[in-house]
Amino acid sequence: MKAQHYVGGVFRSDGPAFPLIDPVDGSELGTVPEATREVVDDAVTAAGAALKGPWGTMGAEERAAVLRRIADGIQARFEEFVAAEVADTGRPRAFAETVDVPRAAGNFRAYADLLYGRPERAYTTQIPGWSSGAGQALNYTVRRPLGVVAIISPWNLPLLLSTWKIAPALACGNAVVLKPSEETPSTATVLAQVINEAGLPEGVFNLVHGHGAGAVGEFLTGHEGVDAIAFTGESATGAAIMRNAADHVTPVSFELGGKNPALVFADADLDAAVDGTVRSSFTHSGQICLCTERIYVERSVFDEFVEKLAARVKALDGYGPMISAEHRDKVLSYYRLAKEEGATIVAGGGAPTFNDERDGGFYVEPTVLTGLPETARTVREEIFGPVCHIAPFDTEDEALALANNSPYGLASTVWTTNLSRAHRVAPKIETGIVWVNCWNLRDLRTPFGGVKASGIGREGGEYSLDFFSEPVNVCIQI
Ligand code: NAD
Ligand code: 6OD
Repeated sequence: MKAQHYVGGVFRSDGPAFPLIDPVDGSELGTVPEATREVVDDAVTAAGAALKGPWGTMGAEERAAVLRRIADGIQARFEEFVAAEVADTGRPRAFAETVDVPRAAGNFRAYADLLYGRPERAYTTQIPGWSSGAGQALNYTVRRPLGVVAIISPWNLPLLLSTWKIAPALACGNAVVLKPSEETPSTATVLAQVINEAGLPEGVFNLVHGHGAGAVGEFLTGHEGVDAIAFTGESATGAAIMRNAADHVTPVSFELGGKNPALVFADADLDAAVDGTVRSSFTHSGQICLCTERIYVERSVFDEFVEKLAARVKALDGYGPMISAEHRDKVLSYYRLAKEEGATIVAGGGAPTFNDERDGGFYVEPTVLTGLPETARTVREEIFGPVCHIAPFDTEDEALALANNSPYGLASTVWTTNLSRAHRVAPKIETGIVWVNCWNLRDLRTPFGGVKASGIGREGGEYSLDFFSEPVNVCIQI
């Protein structure tokens, strides 16, 4: 797959090329063009112009039909998307086949459905008016698109997370400029081809490749022609984007990092909790923002839980690599730090040896730690790898205090068979999402996002439509 920009309905490859590295064996997969400031200007201009064309007056029914054609186009090129996502990320094929590509098509279908079935919410005030002195007035609300939306996405779920923003942005009638992660440009390029074939008017969707800081990401988020920014990535990057966006007071929607807790109570189905934790901590080698990195287990079942989890983690195989040598080094540096901070390594703790081409790739061992104080950096900082730390607790209040003792607040998991406890605890956890006896069970209509340093705003269903459109009040005096 040759990564290309897509600007104003035209594919182009201008800008200096940088190498795309295969995380499985460290070989070069190809090169990616780095968009210059000029390419970014062209993309933003094309998007602005597209809003004045047929897209600007297209009805909801036609927009929904375009979204469905894009979903069909993804389905028709399923294999190509799978191959591109697997090549860029090194993830197991089954993950791309069952998660990334179906969800990408599902994202477009979900927003086509929502748009089609959406009654325009009109708030009217009629006779008598709000106050008797003001006379009679009819108030109604129209929702209009924000304009040109910059979407900046990360490498961990490249297609899933970019389409999760593109679909509602288009549903609301915006024009989009997407900058995918420099590490994972390929599925975005195939998506641009699908969108091109789906008959979206030229300039409504644009794609620019390249890096973030001091490059495309920064050019885009500081651009005066950009009317809104939807970003998923690290919290520190979100802060940098916010500073950059401040000059033009550009609205932002942020899905950021996490240090997600799980609470395992003694009344839990322990085998289900172990199963669930293997998934929640180690799916995609821990490179999902929702992954659990802090586990708190009620003391009476602590040893049993640790022993069962460690046995399962030691037996994990077929897992994928870290996205890059740099990220592998970061995760391994936390493994070393954990030892320096006094952790007991219950499973893993280093880099595996396979005696095949994967030894040139960016693998780390799935790792389970115990014995660290809550002040340890390993327990406080997001690692974003296949690693969790397990600590005991004695009371429900203590468990809650431990879960909430974090600068982050994205997602949490509670394992208990006590219904009252589940309802008591869930609303008190300071995260945007609380899963009880499950993890990452998704309904695309529910609010998705984080509190504290984990984000600003919510995505999902109507919540995304609310961000990507603006309510305007029209007041008519009678
Ligand atoms: P990252 O912040 O390094 O990069 C994300 C994107 O931002 C990339 O496209 C990058 O090029 C761009 N970027 C970097 N610096 C920029 C700048 N100064 N201005 C504009 N753009 C810039 O994140 P990552 O390493 O790609 O992804 C992993 C992180 O993303 C983790 O922290 C993870 O928790 C988070 N994440 C959060 C969610 C969520 O829904 N909350 C989902 C996935 C990932
Ligand atoms: O499932 C989703 O909608 C979503 N945004 C998942 C994010 C995962 C983070 O890596």
